[in-house]
Order: sequence, then structure tokens, then C-alpha cells
Amino acid sequence: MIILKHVLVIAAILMAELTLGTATVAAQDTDVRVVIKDHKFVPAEITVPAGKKIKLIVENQDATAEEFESYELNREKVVPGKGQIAIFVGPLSPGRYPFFGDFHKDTAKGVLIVQ
Ligand SMILES: [Cu+2]
Repeated sequence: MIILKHVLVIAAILMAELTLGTATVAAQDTDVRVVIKDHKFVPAEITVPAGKKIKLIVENQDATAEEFESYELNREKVVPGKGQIAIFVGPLSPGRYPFFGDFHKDTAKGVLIVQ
């Protein structure tokens, strides 16, 4: 009987893991990456799907720090030189969400296009 119980417990755990695994896939974030190079965002335009959680990875290839900032996305976060950060936004409605580098406003400009 003890062995049977163990089998049932293991089966229950496996079922739970399968269910969780499915849920994780269904709710999966959309990952997008943007690079800062020579105080510019590359690419300057990023298109993402509407109604999804977005994980925006900002990789700074410059030696100096930059600050990712967007009024429309209500985000502001320093990206260390030669470092990277993740910014979580969404789910978003379709539209254009500009962002810029607060330390190099003249050159570091971009837009998140949600469609
Ligand atoms: Cu700022």
C-alpha cells in the first residue's frame, strides 16, 4: 500500500507540473532586445504584439551609462556601461510608445510600436 501511495503522489506531482508548464507557456512574455551603441538605440523601432506582457532587454554596449526613459511607458531605469537591464511593460494597447536615453537625448531615441 505504501508503494501505491508513493506512485499516486508522484503521479499527482507530475500532473501538477504538466499543468503549470502549460500555464507558463500560455502566459509567456514576449522578449525583445534593444542595444545601445554610440549613444543610439539599435534598432530604433521595435514592434511588439498588443495585449502581451513585454520583457524589453536593454543592452548597453557603450562604456558609459545610459538611462532608458519613457513618459508613455512610465519607465526610467539606468543601464550601466557594458551592462544590461530588463524592463517589463504591458499588456499594452496598440500605438506608439516613444523612449529615449536621458543621458544622450539628442541621439538616443526610439519607439516601441505596439500592434
Ligand atoms: Cu531620467
